[in-house]
Amino acid sequence: MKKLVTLIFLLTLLVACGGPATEAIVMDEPVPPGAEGAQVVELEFTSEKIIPETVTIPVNTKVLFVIHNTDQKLKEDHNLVAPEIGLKEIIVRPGQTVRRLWTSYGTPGTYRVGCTIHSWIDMKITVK
Ligand SMILES: [Cu+2]
Repeated sequence: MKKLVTLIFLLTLLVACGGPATEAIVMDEPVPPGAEGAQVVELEFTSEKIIPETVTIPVNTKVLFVIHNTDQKLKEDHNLVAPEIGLKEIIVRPGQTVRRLWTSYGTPGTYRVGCTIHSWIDMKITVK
């Protein structure tokens, strides 16, 4: 009986979470295809900030973000989001390093790039 209850509980959990994850989390993502010639921008999430605080990128430039989550205090996911410059959410799990491509575009200016999970954690990207 106890096993059945456990089984039902696990099945409920599975359904509630939308089934098994389709993608396993890669803790140290490889360089994605198409990264040749990209400007490498290395960022680090801590529990207080993103290092470095500012990065300057020419407009229409392919960028390879290498983002580390070294936060030892909160030990939570962080994300990098900047809708104004077409940077869709990049989630970085605790201890994870992600490598993602993005091409800068739009109006030159300085934009806030931040974590939507922790409002105090951000940086600025200047597109020029
Ligand atoms: Cu965060």
